[in-house]
Amino acid sequence: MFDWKAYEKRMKWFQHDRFGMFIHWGIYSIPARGEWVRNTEQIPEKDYMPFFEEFDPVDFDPKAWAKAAKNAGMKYAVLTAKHHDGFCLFDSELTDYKATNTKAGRDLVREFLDAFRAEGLRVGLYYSLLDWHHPDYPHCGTIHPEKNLPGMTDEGRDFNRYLEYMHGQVRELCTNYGKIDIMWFDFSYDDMTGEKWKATELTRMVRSLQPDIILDNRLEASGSGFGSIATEHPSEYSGDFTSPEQIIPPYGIRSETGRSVPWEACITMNKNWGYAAKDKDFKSADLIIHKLVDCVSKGGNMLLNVGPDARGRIPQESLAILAQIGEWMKDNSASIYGCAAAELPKPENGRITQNGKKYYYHVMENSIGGIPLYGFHAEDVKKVRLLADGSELKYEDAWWAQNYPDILFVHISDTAELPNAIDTVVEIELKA
Ligand code: FHN
Repeated sequence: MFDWKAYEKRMKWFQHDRFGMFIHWGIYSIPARGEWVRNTEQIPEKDYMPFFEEFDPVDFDPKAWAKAAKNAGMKYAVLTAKHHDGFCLFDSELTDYKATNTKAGRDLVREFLDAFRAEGLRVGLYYSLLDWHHPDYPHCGTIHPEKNLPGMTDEGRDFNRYLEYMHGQVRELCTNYGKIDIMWFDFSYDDMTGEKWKATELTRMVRSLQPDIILDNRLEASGSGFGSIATEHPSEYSGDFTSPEQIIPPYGIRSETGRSVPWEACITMNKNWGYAAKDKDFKSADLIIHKLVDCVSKGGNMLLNVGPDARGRIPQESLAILAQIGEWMKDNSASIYGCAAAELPKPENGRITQNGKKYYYHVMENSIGGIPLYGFHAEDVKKVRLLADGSELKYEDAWWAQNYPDILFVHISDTAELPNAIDTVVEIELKA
């Protein structure tokens, strides 16, 4: 039976904090053509091993990563402890294919956790259910880099032995690294879903070791599906939030009975999760700010990805974007943290987020005359302030405004420009 009370309790911080950093990093940062390079280029194990031998992130500075995340207004971070290529960034007893056996010679997960906790951020670990390195993981079928090698067979592979390994590593991560706030499993596909992973046993183990942890939904789903957490009868391994990928759900996510389902949109800054040296197609900070506001206005979170390079550096383009986001967050984070969807329709000139009696109107489009704040009646309003500096905003009672009693026309600027061209936030407090 799903314990809704316990669920609500463990989800509080997640639905308050709203904004996190995703970090995809591993030996695939050397070929620098994204984290699926082994698969997309069908690189056999023997040709991928040289990257393992070479990996030496001399500039890895997790404290600098943590500062960049904090200064951007991020409240949590999730690092790939193991991606599909099977390379472990942590000192697992169960494999030699790990960072401590490379020239790095360091437990990169431990250093990530220490640095981000020191900056006051909550910490999560991404763990791939798929493993292209492990001999017992199915090599035939749809998703293995060696599936097309002549004579490839799954003869002699013992999937239960792989599950023992996989569960054993998850146990290590939940036992040896202190309090973990999120376990981000990735991903279910075809018939590889649910109990194929022995998901009930895995979930029970994780929750027994980390009672307050929250899980994503990918023991059941992938980046497109929602899984049973979006129903009124979640399975024991439903996870706690849905994980739409590279999309902001147009209407948020609700169950069949209209219950708002926690969700977190995971988004890349360019087109790749893992470092891709030639992918310079970065989204602007303006766009990302608009989409972060969009997420919160629809009751969701944003997990924004960075892909550090082979030397351990977050790309300069990503750092610049994070810094610009941080500038906006410095003035306006009250309209993100602790906020959710407003009980008002989405306005044509921006978005609205809400925290109790306070509404945050994100004006993203300028106007002629007073700025229209749709859905607010002057008689219900206690005060209107420009969030960035707390200054009082007068609303117009000019003759032309009288035809629109359900719109507050505020005077924000004496020039044709809004105070913040990206998103000027107006805080509207209603009377009790
Ligand atoms: O295959 C992975 C992909 O590499 C990346 O980790 C994303 C992030 O959500 N998850 C899977 C694709 O859905």
